[in-house]
Amino acid sequence: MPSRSSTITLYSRPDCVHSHRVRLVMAEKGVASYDVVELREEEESEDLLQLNPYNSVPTLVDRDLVVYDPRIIIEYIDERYPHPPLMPVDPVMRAQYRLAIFRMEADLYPLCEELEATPAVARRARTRMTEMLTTLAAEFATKKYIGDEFSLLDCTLAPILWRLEHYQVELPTRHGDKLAKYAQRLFERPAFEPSLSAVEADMRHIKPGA
Ligand SMILES: N[C@@H](CCC(=O)N[C@@H](CS)C(=O)NCC(=O)O)C(=O)O
Repeated sequence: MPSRSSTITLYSRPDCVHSHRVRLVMAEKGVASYDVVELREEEESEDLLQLNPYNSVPTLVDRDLVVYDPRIIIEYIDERYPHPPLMPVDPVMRAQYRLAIFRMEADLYPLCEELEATPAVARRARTRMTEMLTTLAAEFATKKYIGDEFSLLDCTLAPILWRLEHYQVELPTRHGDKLAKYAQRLFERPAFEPSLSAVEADMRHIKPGA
């Protein structure tokens, strides 16, 4: 049942990597009291259809505002809840962060869908994911987060990294250990566990609230 105090409702699917990203940004911003409409597999929502012409999740409703497309949603959350900021101030850096986010969305996120497809498609997606992560892993040789501070870049990569073990994706041979340590740093942040749906918690055998 929607809570009376909350002005925000998030339409989400428990296994959706895009929804996870939005839940993570909400948790990192410390927004605990909002309503989640969790749509099960194949479940359709008449309300969502009315709100979003693409009928896609995640969709966020904040009073009269309806926002869809995960990137637009996380930028909106970052601006609506300014602390802690998850984007740099400098316009050049902002453009660079947006490009890096775009690359992750274009190169990594579609592979998550393929990892759920037929065995042959999933096998190819696993190999491709390892290749893509090889380039990224080199970045973590010396850094704590992707940028100077924890940011929307890390929030975009974290849901992918969380799913690697579940989808039996091998880490890159070169610098794979650095990538694994970076992933662990993200998972150990206080906001990470609260961002998980039950389905996502089960991917790594986490017991919610344990
Ligand atoms: N490009 C999508 C990204 C999000 C996405 O692909 N969401 C999937 C679920 S993970 C979706 O809503 N698919 C249609 C559906 O579930 O009905 C968007 O515009 O929001």
